[in-house]
Amino acid sequence: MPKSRKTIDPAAEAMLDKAAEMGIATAFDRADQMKPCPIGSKGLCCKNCAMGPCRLAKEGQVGICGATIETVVARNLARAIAAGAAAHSDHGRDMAFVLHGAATGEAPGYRIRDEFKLREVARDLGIDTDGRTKEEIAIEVAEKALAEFGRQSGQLSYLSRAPRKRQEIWKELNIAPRGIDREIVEILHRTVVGNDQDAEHILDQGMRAALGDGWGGSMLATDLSDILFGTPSPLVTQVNLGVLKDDEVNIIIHGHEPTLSEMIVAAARDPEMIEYAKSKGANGITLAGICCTSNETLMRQGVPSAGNFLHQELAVLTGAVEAMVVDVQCIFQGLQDVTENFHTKLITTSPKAMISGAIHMQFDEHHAPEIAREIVKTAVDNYPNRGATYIPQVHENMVPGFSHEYIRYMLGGYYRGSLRPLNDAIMSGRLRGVAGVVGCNNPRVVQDEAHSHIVREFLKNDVLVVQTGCGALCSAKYGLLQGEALEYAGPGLREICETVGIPPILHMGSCVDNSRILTVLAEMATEGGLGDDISDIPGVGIAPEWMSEKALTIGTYFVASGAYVLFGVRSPIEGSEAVTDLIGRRWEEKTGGKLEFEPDPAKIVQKSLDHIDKKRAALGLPKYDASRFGQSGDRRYNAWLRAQAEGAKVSPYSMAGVTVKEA
Ligand code: XCC
Ligand code: SF4
Repeated sequence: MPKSRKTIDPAAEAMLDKAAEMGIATAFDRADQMKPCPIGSKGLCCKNCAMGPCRLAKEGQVGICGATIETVVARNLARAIAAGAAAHSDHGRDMAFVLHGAATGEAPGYRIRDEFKLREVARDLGIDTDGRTKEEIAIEVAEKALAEFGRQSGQLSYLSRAPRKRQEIWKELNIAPRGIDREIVEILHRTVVGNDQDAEHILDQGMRAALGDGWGGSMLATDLSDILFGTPSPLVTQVNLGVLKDDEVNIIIHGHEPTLSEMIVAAARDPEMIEYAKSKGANGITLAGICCTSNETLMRQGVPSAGNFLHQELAVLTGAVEAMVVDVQCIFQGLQDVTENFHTKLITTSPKAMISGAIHMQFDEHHAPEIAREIVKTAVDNYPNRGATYIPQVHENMVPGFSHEYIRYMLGGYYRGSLRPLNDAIMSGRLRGVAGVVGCNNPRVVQDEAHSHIVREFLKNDVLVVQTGCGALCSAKYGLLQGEALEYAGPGLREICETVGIPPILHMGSCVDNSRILTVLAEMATEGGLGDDISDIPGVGIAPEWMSEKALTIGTYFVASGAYVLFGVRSPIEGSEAVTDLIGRRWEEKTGGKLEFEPDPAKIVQKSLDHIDKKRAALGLPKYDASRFGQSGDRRYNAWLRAQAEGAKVSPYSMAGVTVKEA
């Protein structure tokens, strides 16, 4: 059968064949049928008032109000940034409520798991910790966190975590965010008809709101989740549809928030519940995640992942899913139609997200364990209704769990944890640079193709890769989040990874955990040797298959923090050369970072490497030379790699019988 060219994932391929056989439509088919609107896709459609909508399809055209193409394109981008910031930051707010409940005892089932982190966060929020219980501190941390959302003046507390020089740039540009909510509201205000009509001024506010998310709402979401559920450290788990089990109750948790899903993990592991599943004829209960609920639970609990964004409907198509439990964000309404063809129950749980036709079992942190048990029981009760199943036997091992705390620890140990060895490796040229490869799947492009091309090229070129979100799950599916991936790494990168004992790609968490990458960049900049600001670091940020507004927000806060960010797929601002120039050349003048849209993955790689080399040169570092490192001492390992490539399945430590050929 010819490849469909919709995905490079064999599990997805198999499920798409099954969908076609059964006549069930998925997002892949809908993308074929729905051509993107040629005007809207370039940012040229304004529907901000009832004099329009105005479609500015011709050069020089203006709206009824006189708005120019430049203004309309900038307003549309700013509104997308506001929406993305709202989503991630509102998630952070809910974490603060749960932490508060955990500390007061009003949210039974939750507790403070990482007291060390609690104290660290308290310090950064200016809270006194001396002689106080962890509950007392947690209550004040939660209150202070909630106050950050409504702060009317001044600036967010966490901005002080950024390099000093960066903080000054924000102040100078007047984009240091005040309250998280305030900056989002101000974008909506500025973009109503007849208000802010200067593209650069509008998008300055875009940066401000995005920074409020990155260094505010998202960073709080990460920190408070770590306090409540534990700061991640590496563990082994599995990914892809093959993690579902033919003889067990399968429950999928999908969306973004760890609050309910953590309780579902506990309920599904409860021996009584497992006994109950056995009474229904199942051999046990399997829990698997999708999207960022998956990233949250796999990083901390080792819950396997059924896959990334475009796997959601495919998981249901296995016929083996008793319940698809969803919370917020990235949930296809199309799931409802797909589940109707099977026994699968679609269960919505957030007071913020309902789907017509689905069962709604609303989450409430005050009764979380009971609600989670009820949900798991509903799934178990559904097991006898299962019909024929088809689970593709495709899965891979992965090692996620690289919080910035863990990275610091693994590089320097418990007493002298620091990023020094990372900076040194870049300075010596063993590492050419670093890249964050993050973001979604998008059915407008072949699933996972751009992601995996780009990360493999980076590995080959000695670029250390950090990942979050669906991008991380993509690499995991192809076995790249484990030591074996070193076979793709260049000699310098391999040397570093072997010395430290890490895979060449570090999975740092969910999409709100992009804030962990900000923290790493800030620490690299202050550690010394790589300049004194994030914009000096030889690094890039990429979202090869983005689709969500949240991705635009993330990209924007990285740019405003000094990074070069490239997005794949297509440009939502294509309609305006002026705005394209503004977020590229002009933003680079202002922030040292720039945002570009580049659909060709090969060009993304080339531009990234050029940028990394340019930053190396600016720092006066030696020119990257691929042949300089990795030749000493590991002949045995090289021989093993060659044997692997030829199909031999032997461990590098049992190479006695293999002839060591000089490369
Ligand atoms: Fe959603 Fe976070 Fe994108 Fe994946 S990566 S499709 S936003 S789940 Ni955030
Ligand atoms: Fe048209 Fe202006 Fe109204 Fe937009 S705000 S719809 S450009 S009249």
